[in-house]
Amino acid sequence: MSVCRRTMPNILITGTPGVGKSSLAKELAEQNGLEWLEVGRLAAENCCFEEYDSIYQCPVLDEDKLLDLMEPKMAEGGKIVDYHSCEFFPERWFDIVFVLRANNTTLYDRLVSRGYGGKKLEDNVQCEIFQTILEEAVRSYKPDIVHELQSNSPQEMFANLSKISEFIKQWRQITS
Ligand code: DAT
Repeated sequence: MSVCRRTMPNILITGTPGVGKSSLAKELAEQNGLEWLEVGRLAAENCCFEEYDSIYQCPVLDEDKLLDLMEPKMAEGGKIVDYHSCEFFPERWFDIVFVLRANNTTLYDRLVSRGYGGKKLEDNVQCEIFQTILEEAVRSYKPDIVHELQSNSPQEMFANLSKISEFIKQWRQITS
C-alpha cells in the first residue's frame, strides 16, 4: 500500500492471455464506479505500436508512448488496468495487483476458441504452466500487494469480484 493514499485505488489485473482479465476488469469497473483502462485498446486507438510480430501475429507495443499516455490518467486514481504483462508499468502506479490463473486445459480451450493455434497457443499455455506472469508481478511489485486468484469458473469470477470490491469499499472508507 502507498503511504500517501489516493482517494480511489489503482488496481492492476494481470495474467496470461485468456485467464479472464478483461471480463473481471469490466465487471469490477461497472460495479464499483472505477474506470477500466484496457491497455490493448488504448494502445491501438493511440498508435502505440512499433512494428508487427509475425510469429505471435500481434503488434509490438511502444511502451514509452503508452506510459506517457497513461501517466495523467493513473495520477487521478480509481483506474483498473488489465494487461498480460506488468513489469514495464511504474511500481508507484498501483495500490494492489491481482494475477489471474487458470488450469492448463481450461486456458487451452479458451485460447483455441479465440482462434489461437501453433506456437502462439503453445507458448501461452506454457507461460501459464510456468507461472511466468505471477513471477513477473512478484519481481516488479512489493510482494504483499500481489495476490494470485484462480479464474476457472463463473463461481471463481464471482468470488474474485466480491474480494476486490470489498478491497475498494474498504479503501473508500479509509480515505473518505
Ligand atoms: P483475458 O482478458 O485474460 O484475455 P477474457 O476476459 O477475454 O481473458 O476471457 C477469456 C474467455 O474466458 C472469455 O470467453 C470469457 C471467459 N472467462 C473469463 N473468466 C472466466 C471465468 N472465471 N470462468 C469462466 N469463463 C471465464
